[in-house]
Amino acid sequence: MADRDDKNRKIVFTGASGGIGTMIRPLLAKHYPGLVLSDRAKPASLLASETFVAADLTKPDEVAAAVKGAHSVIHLGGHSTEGAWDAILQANIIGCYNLFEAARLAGVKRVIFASSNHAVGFYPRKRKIRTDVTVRPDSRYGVSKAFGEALGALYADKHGMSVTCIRIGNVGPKPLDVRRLSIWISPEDITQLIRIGLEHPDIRFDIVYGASDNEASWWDNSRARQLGYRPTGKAEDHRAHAVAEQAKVGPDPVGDLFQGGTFTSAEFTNDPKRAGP
Ligand code: 15L
Repeated sequence: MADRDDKNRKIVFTGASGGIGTMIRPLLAKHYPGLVLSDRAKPASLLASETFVAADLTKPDEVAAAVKGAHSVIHLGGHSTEGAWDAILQANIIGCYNLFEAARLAGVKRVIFASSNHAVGFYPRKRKIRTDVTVRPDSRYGVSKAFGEALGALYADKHGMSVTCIRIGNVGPKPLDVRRLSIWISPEDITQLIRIGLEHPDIRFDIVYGASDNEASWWDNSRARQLGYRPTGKAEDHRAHAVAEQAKVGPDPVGDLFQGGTFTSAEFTNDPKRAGP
């Protein structure tokens, strides 16, 4: 595997100062010393092996400077939740385009794109879905993630870039509530998926679900398994915690029906029977 053997390849990690970035940087650093971190603001502290380059995704020149000479990019940067249209447009639509285009111009071989479960959030919880279902975004944020996946497919097909989209559930030390029992992923497991995206020789364009080995999963993650993913986290081990946290919030008559939860019920004006596939 040429990629795995090339220890000197430069890997740029956008969104490195964000929540997920902060959790997984030390895990990635064990495998990829010399990681180049990027974000608008510098992380509070850097490991000895890490370097940092500031870049605003909405500024093509800054993005170009950040990815210059890179072999691979882990793209977690952008707006990480629902927001006003302009915030989503700038960070996740224009920003994502700037990233892929700068990567192409710089000759980047691999991009790992942080997609989200919210690209398919309007699928009902009672349905198990594969990665090839039609997107059913639950928010402007979800639409931006579907856009990023489509952009990844374009750069893979048209320019031969290896692109892995991870439809991330919710990353953290434990599932935050009952919904997250179905979509939780541990920091170790998402690191494993990113490593597959950085190294697997067969990836042209792939979508995988960013979920641990969750008994209550709504997702068929067989493609990830085929690529060698062996998650170690199990949401059920934390059920008591998730149920206790759930008891602190009231029911959500719309959100409780759909995989995207509160992202589906926010601003909802439809009849729930007419929503989702
Ligand atoms: C996401 O995509 C968000 O980035 C994160 O903040 C959570 O809301 C997560 O989805 C989730 O669905 O729990």
